[in-house]
Amino acid sequence: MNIKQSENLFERAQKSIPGGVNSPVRAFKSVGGNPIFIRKAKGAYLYDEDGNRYIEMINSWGPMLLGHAHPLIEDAVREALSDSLSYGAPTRKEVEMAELICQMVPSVEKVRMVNSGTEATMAAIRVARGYTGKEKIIKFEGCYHGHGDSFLIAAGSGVATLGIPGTPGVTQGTANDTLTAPYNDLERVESLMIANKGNVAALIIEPVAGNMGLVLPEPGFLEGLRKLCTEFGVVLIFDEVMTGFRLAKGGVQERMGVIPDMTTLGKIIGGGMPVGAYGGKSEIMDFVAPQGPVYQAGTLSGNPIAMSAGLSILRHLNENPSVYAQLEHIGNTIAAGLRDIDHKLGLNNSIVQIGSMFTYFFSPQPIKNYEDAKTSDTVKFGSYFRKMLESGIYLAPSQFESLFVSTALTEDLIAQYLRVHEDSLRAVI
Ligand code: HOZ
Repeated sequence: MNIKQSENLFERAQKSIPGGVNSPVRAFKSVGGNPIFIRKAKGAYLYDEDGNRYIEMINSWGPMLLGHAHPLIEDAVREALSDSLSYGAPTRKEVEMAELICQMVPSVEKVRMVNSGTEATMAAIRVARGYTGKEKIIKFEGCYHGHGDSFLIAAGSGVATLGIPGTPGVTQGTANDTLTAPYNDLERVESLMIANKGNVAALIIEPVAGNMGLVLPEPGFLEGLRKLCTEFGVVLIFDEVMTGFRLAKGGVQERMGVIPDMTTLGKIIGGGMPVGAYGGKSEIMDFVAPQGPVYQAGTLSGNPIAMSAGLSILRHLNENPSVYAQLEHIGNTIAAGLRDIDHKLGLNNSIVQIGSMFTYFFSPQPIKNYEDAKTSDTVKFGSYFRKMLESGIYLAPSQFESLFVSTALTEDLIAQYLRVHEDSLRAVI
C-alpha cells in the first residue's frame, strides 16, 4: 500500500504540531506505524492523501451516524452558510435545538449548548458543585469524560492507550477531589459515599462505557447508582457524549430506563460540527448564569452553522425510528459474524457489542471493568490493526476504544469487514 503522502505529511506535522496530531488518539503510537492522513470521505468510505480507500469503522469517533457527507446535513449547512457564520447573539435555531433535545432526552428539562463534549462535562461538574455546595466527584476507572483536569485521573481513551499514569499539570488538590471506583462495582461506590458523606457533589459515568474498549453495565448497576445518588444527595451525571442519539434517540437512559439528574452530550448532536451540550433537571440547570450564580460561557456556543447541522440530524432521528432498527441490525450482524469466526478459529475472545458500538478484545476474559480490559494482548491487537488497515479497514488505533458504525455500512461491506477480520486474525494468532 502506498502511503507516501501520509508519511510526508506526518514528518512535516511533527515539526509544527505536538506529536504531529491535534488529538492524541489519532496517533498510531500503540499500534505501530504512522497515522494515515485523510483527504475526504463519503458514505462508508474514507480516502487518504495517497488515494487509498478504507471502510470506515470509527466514523469520526461517533458523530457520523448516517455516514460521511450525508446530503441531509450538507444541505442544512450549505443553506445556513449564506446567513453568516456567527453572531454571538441568540437565534431561532438555538431555541429549536433546545426544545428538540428536551423532547428526545428523558432527563433533560433545560439544556445549555457548548462546543465539545469536554466543555459539557467540565460545566456539568461545576454546576453540580454549585448546586450541592460540595466539592468531590466520583468517576470510574477507564471512563473518559474529555480532558478537563478532574477527569484525567484513572482515565480511559488516549490516556489509557498511551499508558499515562497521571497527567502533569493537574494539581494535587484536583486529584484529591476526584474519587475513583472500578466500573460495575456498586459496593465500592457505596463505601466511597459513606466515607465521604456530605462531601460528594456528583457521580459521573458513561452509562455504557466506550473509552476502555466497550464495557456494558451489568444488570442492576445503573439502577443501584441511581438509588445511591438519591440516598446520599449526589448529582448523577450520565456522560452520553458517545451514546446519546446513538444507542436510542434518548440515549442509554431511554434504552435502559434509568434517569440521571444531568446529562452531557456531544458528537452526534453536531452532525460532525464541534458541538456539545449539558442539561438536566430545571432545578439544577437554573443554577447556570445568567439565571443562577454558576458561570459558564462561550463566544461560539450555539453557533448557527453547527446548530443547523445538529438540528438536521436530530430531526431526522426523531422522525425516523427505523434508523435505530437498522443500526441494531448492523451491530448484531457484526457481533454474530465475529463470534462465528472465533468459533471457527478455536478462539474465545471477548466480543462486546450493543447496537452500533462494539469492541473485539484480544482477551478471553469477560470484560466488566478497566482491569479486565487491560488483560488484552495489545501487541497482537497492534499487528491485527495493521493487517486490517493494509486490507482497507479503518479501525480505532487502540484496543481501548469502541468502534462506531453508521447506517452507510451495507450487508456487502459488513461481509467484507468480516472476511478481512478473519484473515487478519489468522495472520496474528
Ligand atoms: N472521545 C473520543 C473517543 N475516545 C476521542 C476523541 C479524541 O480524544 O480525539
